[in-house]
Amino acid sequence: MIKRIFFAFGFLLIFLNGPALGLATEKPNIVLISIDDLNDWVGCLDGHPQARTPNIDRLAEMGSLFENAHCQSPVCNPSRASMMTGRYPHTTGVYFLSPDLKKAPVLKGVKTMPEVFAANGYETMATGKIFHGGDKRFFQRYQPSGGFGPRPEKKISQPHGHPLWDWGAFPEKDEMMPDVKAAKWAIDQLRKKHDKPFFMGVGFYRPHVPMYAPKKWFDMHPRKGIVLPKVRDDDRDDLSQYAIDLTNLKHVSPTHDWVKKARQWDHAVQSYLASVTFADHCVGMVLDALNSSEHADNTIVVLFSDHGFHLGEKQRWAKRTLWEDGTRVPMVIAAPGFQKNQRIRKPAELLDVFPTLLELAGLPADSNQEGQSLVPLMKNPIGEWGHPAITSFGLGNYSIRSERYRFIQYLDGSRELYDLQNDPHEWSNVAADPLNQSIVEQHAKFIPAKQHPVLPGNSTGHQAYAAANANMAK
Ligand SMILES: [Ca+2]
Ligand SMILES: [Ca+2]
Repeated sequence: MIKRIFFAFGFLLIFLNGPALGLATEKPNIVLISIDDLNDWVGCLDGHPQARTPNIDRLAEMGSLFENAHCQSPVCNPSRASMMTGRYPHTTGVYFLSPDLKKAPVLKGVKTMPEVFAANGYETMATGKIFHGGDKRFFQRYQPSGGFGPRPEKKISQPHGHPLWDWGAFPEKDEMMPDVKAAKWAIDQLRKKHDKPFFMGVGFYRPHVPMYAPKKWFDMHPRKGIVLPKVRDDDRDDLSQYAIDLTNLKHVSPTHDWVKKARQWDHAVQSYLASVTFADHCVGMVLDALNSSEHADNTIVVLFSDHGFHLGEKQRWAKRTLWEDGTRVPMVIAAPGFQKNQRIRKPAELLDVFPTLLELAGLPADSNQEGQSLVPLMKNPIGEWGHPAITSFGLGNYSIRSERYRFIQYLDGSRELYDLQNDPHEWSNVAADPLNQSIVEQHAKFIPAKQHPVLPGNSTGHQAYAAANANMAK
């Protein structure tokens, strides 16, 4: 009798611990797909009417699409460092493109996401860009894919600025693109037998500049008839000087004025859309291989981008802003056993991926991590959720994104509030409206009380931040 009760209890434990992921002892595999600089110009996110991403859309149908997901920093290095360690930039001091996360004293001894999975019996491997440089340090096996890829002898569309800042149809064949090499490497791994559960990172470089892709991807987005983002000429009139300085200065990208005068706006938008559709094709290669493999029923797929990207909105290009175009990212989590085709509107953060994966894999939570597991939302998308998405760009500059609003406070104390329900382009800063004061206060209370100083480094972010602060001090 006792034996039978024991047996039943044991069975119940297995059942409770391993929700539809098979037995508790059988850990799920994880495929983490990163797309560099992809904003919300994705079919299922509706960010641009001509975005074509059938494969990301298909992945969203396989799982949960977080429609209101945001990066913790609108720059590659701090965004990825934050996500892969589960700590905010304001906790580590890694706010900008430098320094490397290993230089942060707070992160001494802290294991990154793949290192934690390796310590729990996983085989870890990656290709392309998962971290911002030095991926080899964090995975048991790493295959470089070739970075930003081949370049033409001469820039195609704009002669100025940073060497990476260019766009146009190039090179001739898909096979010449590093992202295709990355996808093929991932496919090879998925076709293999693995003795242990695996954690595989697949990091694609497009649509990051240079916005080059073979011509066939451009032909899917004919330049004639390209829809330009909606931009209001007076949009910046309700910003503080500090906000203008922080998002304007020392920028590597061409200015919006140059892009318009050179009649390159439609071409750059076309190039971004083509690069996105190309990257989506690479995602599709990996999904096809996974779905036809023996790992299909026991693999969690996470897809994310590290931050957004402006293509003229607010008279601005590239990243490094606290507005919706800078912070909103595609984020999909498809896990076996969960409801498919869910759209979740509650704010989510890239920082939440780490604790979510720990819970999905049945590994212990780490109370030092600052994100929230999203599993409760995957079980009940409209459940209680008290966490806004927090993004910073240098100490003192914060965006707080709730389900409906975006609140921004800069180091000089200037504030912005946008009601995205009525103002999806964030054109009207309504922070000063007396009727909105309680909304402002509700959001302002999420600005972190404790903020780590900016760790020194030399980057465009450091320069813009220093210039804005110097101007404020005058
Ligand atoms: Ca990036
Ligand atoms: Ca405005």
